[in-house]
Amino acid sequence: MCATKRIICLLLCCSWAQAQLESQEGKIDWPWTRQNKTQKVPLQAQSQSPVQLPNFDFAEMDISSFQSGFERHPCRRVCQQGQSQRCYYQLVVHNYRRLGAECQRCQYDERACAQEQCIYGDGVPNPVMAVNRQVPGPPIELCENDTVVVDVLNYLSEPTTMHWHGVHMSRTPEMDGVGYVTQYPVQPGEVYRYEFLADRSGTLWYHSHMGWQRGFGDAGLFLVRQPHQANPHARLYDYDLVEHALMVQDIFYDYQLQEVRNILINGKGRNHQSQLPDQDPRHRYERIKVTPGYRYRMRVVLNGVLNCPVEFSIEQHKLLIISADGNDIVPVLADGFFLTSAERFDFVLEANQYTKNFWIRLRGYEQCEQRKLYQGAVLSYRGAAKSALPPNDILQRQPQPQQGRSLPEPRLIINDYRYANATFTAQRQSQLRQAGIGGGAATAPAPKDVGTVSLRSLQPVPWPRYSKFLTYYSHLSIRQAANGELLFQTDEISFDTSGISLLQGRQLYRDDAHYCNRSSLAAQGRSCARETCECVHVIRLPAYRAIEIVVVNHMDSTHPIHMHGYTFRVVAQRVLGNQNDLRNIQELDRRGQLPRLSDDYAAVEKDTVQVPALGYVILRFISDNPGFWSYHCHIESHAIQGMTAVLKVGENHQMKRIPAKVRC
Ligand SMILES: *[C@@H]1O[C@H](CO)[C@@H](O)[C@H](O)[C@H]1NC(C)=O
Ligand SMILES: *[C@@H]1O[C@H](CO)[C@@H](O)[C@H](O)[C@H]1NC(C)=O
Ligand SMILES: *[C@@H]1O[C@H](CO)[C@@H](O)[C@H](O)[C@H]1NC(C)=O
Ligand SMILES: *[C@@H]1O[C@H](CO)[C@@H](O)[C@H](O)[C@H]1NC(C)=O
Ligand SMILES: [Cu+2]
Repeated sequence: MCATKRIICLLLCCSWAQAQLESQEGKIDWPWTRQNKTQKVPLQAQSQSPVQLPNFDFAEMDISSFQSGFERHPCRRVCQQGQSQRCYYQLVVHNYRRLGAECQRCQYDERACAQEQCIYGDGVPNPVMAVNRQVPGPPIELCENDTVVVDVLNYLSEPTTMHWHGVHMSRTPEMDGVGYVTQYPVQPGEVYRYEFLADRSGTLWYHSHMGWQRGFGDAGLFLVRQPHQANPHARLYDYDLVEHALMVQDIFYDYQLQEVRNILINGKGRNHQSQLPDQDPRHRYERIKVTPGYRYRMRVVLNGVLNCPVEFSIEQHKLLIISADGNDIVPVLADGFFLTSAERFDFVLEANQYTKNFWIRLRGYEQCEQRKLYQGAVLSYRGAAKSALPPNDILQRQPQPQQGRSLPEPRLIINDYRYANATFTAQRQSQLRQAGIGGGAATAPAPKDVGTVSLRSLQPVPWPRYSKFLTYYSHLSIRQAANGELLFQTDEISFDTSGISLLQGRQLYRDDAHYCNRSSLAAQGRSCARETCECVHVIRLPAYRAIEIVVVNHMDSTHPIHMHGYTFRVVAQRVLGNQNDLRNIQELDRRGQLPRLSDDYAAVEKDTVQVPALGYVILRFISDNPGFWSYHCHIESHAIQGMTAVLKVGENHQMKRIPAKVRC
């Protein structure tokens, strides 16, 4: 109780919280920071007398007084031009359990779960980090141009931050939510106010950007809608409801952070520890309700934690895919799509079947494939038996062609990173239209699954024709440190967290004393091929230029790369297949062997993209958002083990002045 009062007090007396700046930075080895990383003395940004936080007993905190969801929030409305609002939310981040003590009644009666604030999950007891007693956290829904005000109350026993994935934060770089990059972490018992403009629409999401918290469930949907007349896809669907949005997450059990154990859909799903069949009523599946004859906009986000890309499809239904990572695309009618960590697709589902239940199917790849992980949710037509499950197994084999009969309809799967080479030519598109989409022309060649670069944005590229791009080659690799620890690296550097927050402290230190990068280390005569390089990796990019990053993956596993502050265009994605070519990529490029999509092709806009194993992607953007932007692999363990860098875009003076009271 006392602790609750303290949080509320903090809410009111932010200036008091402000005084704690740097009191604890870097001194505490929080349990989820990287294991056995070399301890170093933190830099103190300002010599303020440290104020000790009193010890809280977090287990005793009373969180029952907080509102858990935002179903009746005034900002959840039909969006209209010029009617922006100020939208306030409280997110309480706290330790909780799947199948905890709250679940006693819920275990036997599904309807009791909501009342008891039970997180049933997959029916396996496990620690989680919840937001307002929910995993995933409550969806936030608002309209473009709304001002978002969120108080994040840290009831965890470790520092936290909240990142608003997909929001560019162009006026408020200090609201990006990356600890020691754009803000100081929010200490236990503290509250931090995020305030920013929702200056774009789309399927976005929020998640903690500290340690393993996202893996413990600290994430939720952030849906920004547009007025009907501004929405180019508005006429393609009848409903756009949060009930039809799915957040998918791969999870670990207990504290075995490197072992993927299940994939959940909106926090629910089949228990893979049990040997029970898919249809056993002890499995609790998410149910999505539709009425025949209507078209629904559905949104899917993968909060991917380990290396577990998923393939998404719906039994007996086609998906008209209309948006990638919250950016409108030329619609593609497909049978399914792949998602890698942090990617999103929106699609229109036409409820054109009879009153029945169908499986929404997820199949796991990479680490999830090794564990044979898959998951289902139920697409339930109005009038179908309320708690019944579809009769088939969740995953069905592909129908095999039978002799004397026409071939089965070829399936079109979008964003399949295993086919990174395949592109969508006009000819191919018409083949596809004939084949899968127009309905079973058996003679058409079976379309291959298509990679990300095949998608097309509704917006032409923003740079003038024949722009000269400044190209940066960024290399992803792995290295074993002398102590046996595995380090994931960009440009052969493992990221080490800075003791001062880069954005806030930028005027206080000379760059070369504080940061490192490939060229600065080389200038010091250090060879990261021979020794282990671990430092505050900052790549400098000039502001307001056409920039191109060639991300090269030297590993035989994939990495979903995410860039903060920007939406980029993916102009190439390809497998090279051997180290020699990868090492000589600059030379290959000079010889013109790394083709890009032409400027006539409206390359797809994304904020996260899969870099294929032994391959590369090429990203382009205009660097019109000066600041310090995290650039990292979105697999949580890889980022924690060093596959992170910061893009410093522009000079210090080009960046927005950060208000003195950055903590409130
Ligand atoms: C949001 O603001 C931008 C720029 O001021 C404007 O172009 C756009 O129409 C606005 N959108 C809405 C929904 O009001
Ligand atoms: C670091 O971790 C590795 C692997 O987990 C272990 O073998 C090694 O002993 C550890 N080193 C230190 C200094 O703790
Ligand atoms: C590397 O860091 C140094 C010192 O901060 C900076 O001068 C240089 O521009 C950086 N180089 C790159 C490629 O980012
Ligand atoms: C992609 O293309 C490269 C060469 O251009 C080839 O070596 C590789 O096998 C191709 N990969 C696939 C999956 O087709
Ligand atoms: Cu990775």
